[in-house]
Amino acid sequence: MTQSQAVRPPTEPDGGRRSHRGLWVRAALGGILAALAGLAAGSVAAAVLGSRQTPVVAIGSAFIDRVPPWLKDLAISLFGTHDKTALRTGILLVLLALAAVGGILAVRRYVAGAAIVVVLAGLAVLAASTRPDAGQTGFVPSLVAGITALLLLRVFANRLADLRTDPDDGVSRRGFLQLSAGVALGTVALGALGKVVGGRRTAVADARERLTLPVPPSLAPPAGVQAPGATPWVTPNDDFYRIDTALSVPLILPSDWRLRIHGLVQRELELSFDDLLRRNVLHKWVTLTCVSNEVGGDLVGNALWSGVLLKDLLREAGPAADADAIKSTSKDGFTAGTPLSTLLDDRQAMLAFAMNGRPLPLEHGFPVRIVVPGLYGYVSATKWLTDIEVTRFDRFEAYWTPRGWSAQGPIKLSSRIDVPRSKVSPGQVTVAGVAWDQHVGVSKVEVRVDGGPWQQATLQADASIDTWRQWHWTWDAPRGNHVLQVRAFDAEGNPQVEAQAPPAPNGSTGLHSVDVRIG
Ligand SMILES: Nc1nc2c(c(=O)[nH]1)N[C@H]1C(S)=C(S)[C@@H](COP(=O)(O)O)O[C@H]1N2
Ligand SMILES: [Mo]
Repeated sequence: MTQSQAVRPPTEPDGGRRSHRGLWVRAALGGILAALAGLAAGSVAAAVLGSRQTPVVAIGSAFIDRVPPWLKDLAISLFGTHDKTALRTGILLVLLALAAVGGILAVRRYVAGAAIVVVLAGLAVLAASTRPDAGQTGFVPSLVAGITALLLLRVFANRLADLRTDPDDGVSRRGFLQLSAGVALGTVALGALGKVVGGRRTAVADARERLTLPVPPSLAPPAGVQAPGATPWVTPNDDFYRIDTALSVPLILPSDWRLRIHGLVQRELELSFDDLLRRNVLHKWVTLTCVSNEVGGDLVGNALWSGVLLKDLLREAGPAADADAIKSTSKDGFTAGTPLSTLLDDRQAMLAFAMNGRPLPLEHGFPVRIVVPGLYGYVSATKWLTDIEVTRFDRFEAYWTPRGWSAQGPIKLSSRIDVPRSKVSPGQVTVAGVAWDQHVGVSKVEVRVDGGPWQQATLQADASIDTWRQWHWTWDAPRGNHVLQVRAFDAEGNPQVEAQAPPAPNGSTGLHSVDVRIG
């Protein structure tokens, strides 16, 4: 085909007009190819990030949120259960039509064509970043798509610039053809890559759905733990804070999962997921906390974890007398160093495979993670766990230690005001929140207004010393601007540290204050 183009006579029979039409067709094709390549690149980015927010999905979701009900009904009556496919196809066709226009404009003036791409990609980025389910990186695929399309649009426009001056220039025509073929091939390759990467996530997500795990006796919180108006005592899996260094979520099929326990042990162990399920299963409420939590922050969550006792497994392996730590490793290479003593004492540290009665969500470490009551996540809560080495702290450094964080990280006593947080009406106001000191326990919480005397808050029931504890206090609130402050006391009566300290190197301290306006 390339050859037949090359040998064509330099001038077409009916002259310039047809040649110019050829130019615009090529320009439109360039715009479409640039857009398709962008979408393919976006789909790879989405697959790598484990996000569903491809540009088309982002725009489609934003569209669904905004369509009037009659149009939704019409679409459903026209397309039935294929309404989503119809919407996707519709969005794709509109995008490609606009991309064709962009391609044509770009040959005349690049910025005009580029403006169309920028607006479309901008809409997708905006749509993705305002979705409640998109996560923090939901906008990235649309951004990648936009940048790819912009660059290729430039390349196509440059190629076609020569044809603008001489529409019958065979060399330029052939160049355009080669470029188009290259971009098309690249797009197909990217699309296939996106499918492979995305397909793996789907396979793992399906395997997760199919799992049947030992069911906890109850998912309901223990009686009396919930304070009026405070944060839910149980953090739903979807609302649970997520912290990790994994750019893309490690994907492990339960059937592939193996855990090796080795190092300073008498007997090495290797466990499969089924081995784990055959053991005694424990269900336990534990509040996790991130060392990066600022005073008053929300990097803390409480869930019912199901799994097996680490103590039993470690006893079976038989740690050497001089061992004082485990180094746990994740599929993605993250490591945590945990004192052996906290895994062997009575706090019931576990290998968890379920969270609030569901298999661990992929983002929270599926299929197996560690949960150790009383320790910050960075020194204990390894997700996507694959390896446990029994060792000594003087023989290794875990992931965060050379990065300026302490090797040991017991959770610090802390308290937080959840309500009120801004403006309320005068009168009886419920002040409520949470306090935590995992594996020590909270014995008292006090509140004060505008630096006045400390007043004792009512504590809710305590599920265990390993969970947060809620509190509330009724305030006869006068009009004006006020500052509320909270402090907690641990089980031994020690008050919270009042001096402000940042999270690094081993957890923030200081009292949580909230400015409220009563009026
Ligand atoms: N594999 C892996 N596990 C990890 C981390 C990580 O970066 N990678 N971060 C840890 C930190 S710092 C915290 S606070 C907890 C958070 O667990 P979550 O995301 O389930 O809330 O996971 C821990 N486990
Ligand atoms: Mo953390």
